[in-house]
Amino acid sequence: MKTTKYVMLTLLLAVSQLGLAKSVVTEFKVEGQCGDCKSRIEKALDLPGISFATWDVDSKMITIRYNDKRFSETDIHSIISELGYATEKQEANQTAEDALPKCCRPGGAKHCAPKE
Ligand SMILES: [Cu+2]
Repeated sequence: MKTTKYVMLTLLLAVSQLGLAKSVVTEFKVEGQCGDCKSRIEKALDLPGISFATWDVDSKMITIRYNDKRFSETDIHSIISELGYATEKQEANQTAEDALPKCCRPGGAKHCAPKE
């Protein structure tokens, strides 16, 4: 009987530990240019532990909801930087930025194909 109680207590503790993982929503600026950037950024953030990530072409703001046990906000900035985009807190990875289509690099919007 004592063992059962102990097991129950351990389970209860484990569950409450899990409960500490918070879902955090944050918003910051990402220096993308166009719809291709949007799909590139959102696709890269389609990861377990991120429940949604939406980047707006006009405001350049990303809204992201993530589990803070799996990611820190810095991790998210790094993922985006590695794609070649600068964020409010991190420079773009230069090699990745150079590999982007002209349209998607900073100031490249004039090279974008006209919207239909
Ligand atoms: Cu683009």
